[in-house]
Formats: sequence, structure tokens, C-alpha cells
Amino acid sequence: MEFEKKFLDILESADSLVFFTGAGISAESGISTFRGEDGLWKKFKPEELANFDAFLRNPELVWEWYKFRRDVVLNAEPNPGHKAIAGMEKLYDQVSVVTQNIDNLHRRAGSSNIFELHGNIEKNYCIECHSYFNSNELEYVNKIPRCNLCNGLVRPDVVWFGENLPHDIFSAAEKTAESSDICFLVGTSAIVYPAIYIPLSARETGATLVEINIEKTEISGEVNFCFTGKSGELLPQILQEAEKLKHG
Ligand code: BJW
Ligand code: ZN
Repeated sequence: MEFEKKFLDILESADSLVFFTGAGISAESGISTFRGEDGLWKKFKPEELANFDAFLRNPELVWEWYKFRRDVVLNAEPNPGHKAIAGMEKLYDQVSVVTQNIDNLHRRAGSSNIFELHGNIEKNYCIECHSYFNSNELEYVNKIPRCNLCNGLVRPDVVWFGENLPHDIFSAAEKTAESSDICFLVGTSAIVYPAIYIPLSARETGATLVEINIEKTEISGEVNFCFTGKSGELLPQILQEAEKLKHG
């Protein structure tokens, strides 16, 4: 893609980048998105599975979804989009990833400053006594993990609808966004609150917003630059441009 000069000038003068990412960045690693054609799992909408009431009503179904997704994630590899973001750390003073994803692919790609707004698929906790368990140490009784201390139901340590985001992580992510020069919105439908406040607060403090998505979204009309295409293709091109600008 031919990038416009205005964008390249901003890329050159920036010191601090934030990448606000969603499920679309991991699509090219073979991980399904939540919404859109590819987004449904057994015809359930995310709102029907990703909530605590659904979990209490049918923990087996919700666990089937998370076990399926964990298997997919464990067999997936970071793609060129994740790697390009990690590569930016060599060029810029401050590079942060604020992700809505729970899949660990940014970490595995080598990014070092990651804020996970919606939790992590490798972590779980007991809903009764709040003991924490890694996914590989779960003990299943009738297909549902149980706490080995109190026999309570164990749930994934992720944020479902109607639940608060981890306060410290959200505040730190907001702070980093507010001090950024460019905030990239990558592979997100940009409809889930309060996560979407992260790029909006970056914009309030003067950051340039750059969207990378295969299609237009709710927020496309509010960003400074809107690049349409796959993040696994566009992000490496942006990294290449940044390398030329920063190192000549
Ligand atoms: C590509 C690509 C490629 C594909 N390259 N791009 C009404 C109005 C406003 C707000 C609300 C409302 N009703 C309820 C709310 C609040 C609610 C909310 O926002 N709902 C909206 C749906 C309207 N939010 C909450 O409930 C949050 N908590 C909260 O508000 O707390 C306060 C409170 C407390 C008590 C009572 C009430 C409120 C919590 C939200 C938690 C979201 N959790 C999930 C599951 C996480 C765990 C898990 O992964 O299992 O988070 S749901 C799901 O959505 C997941 C995602 O992180 C999140 C965002 O989705 P994302 O990442 O954007 O994915 P997609 O699939 O939507 O989009 C993919 C994009 O990629 C698309 O645009 C593609 O085009 C693109 N793409 N391939 C580039 N190769
Ligand atoms: Zn317990």
C-alpha cells in the first residue's frame, strides 16, 4: 500500500505508540473473531456465552467453548501483524499493546508492554474462594473444573458482559494511551465498552488515531486515518516504512 505523506510524517515524528487490538489481529493465526460471518460458535452470539448468568445456567456449555478456544490458541502461532507490533519496540521509545484478546499471542510475538483488558485464557479462578488456577492444572468433574480446595465452580479469568474490567490494568492502559502520539486500532469492531474508551482517551489528549481493519467499523468516521486490509499485511508494511523513516 502507498501511504500518504501526512501519515508518514506523523509516523516519523512520533515517539510513543499504542496498539489497541481486537480479535481481528488474531484472525490470520486461525482464531475466530466474535462477530461477522466467521464469528459465531455453534450459532451462539458472544453475549449469550460471555456472561456469568449463562455460566451458572450451563457451565458445561461455557466450558466447552473455552476448552475449544484454548485448544485453538495453543495450536496457533503469532502472525506477521503481532510480530510487526513487537518489532516497533526497536524504533520507538514507548510501545504499548492494549488488547481485548485473551489469547497470549502478543506476548508470544515478543511484545513486552501488554495490557490485557479482558483477561487471559490461561488463568482461572474459583467463584467461591477465589483461588487461582492455571488452565493446565484444572481438575475436571463431569467436564467442569472444580476447585480442589472448596469444590466450588472454577471459571475462566476473563471479563464477561456486565462485569467490571480489572481496574488497575484499565487505568494503566488509559494512562499509556493518553501519553501516546499515535493510537492504532487493529482488528476490532469497536463496539464494546468500556474498552473503546482507550483510543477515545488517546484522541482527547491529541493522539492521531489510525484504524486497520478489513472493513469499516463504528469508529471509522472518527479516526484520522483508516487503512482497509488485513492487519497481517498492513502492519508489516507500516513497520517497514517506520524503519526507513527512523533509520534512513
Ligand atoms: C480484521 C481481520 C484481519 C477480521 N485484519 N481486521 C449498550 C450500550 C453501551 C454499552 C452497553 C450496552 N449494553 C451493555 C453495555 C456494556 C457492554 C457492551 O459494551 N456491550 C456492547 C456489545 C454494546 N460491556 C460490558 O458489559 C463490559 N463491562 C461493563 O460495561 O462493566 C460495567 C457494568 C458493570 C455491571 C453492570 C453493567 C455494566 C464488559 C465487556 C466484556 C466483553 N467480553 C468479551 C469476552 C472476553 C473473554 C473472551 O474472549 O471469551 O470480550 S465479548 C468479546 O467482544 C470479547 C472481545 O474482546 C470483545 C470485542 O470484540 P472484538 O475484539 O472487537 O472482536 P469482533 O469479532 O467484534 O471484531 C473483529 C474485527 O476484526 C471486525 O471488525 C473485523 O472486520 C476485523 N477483522 N479479520 C484486520 N485479518
Ligand atoms: Zn474454591
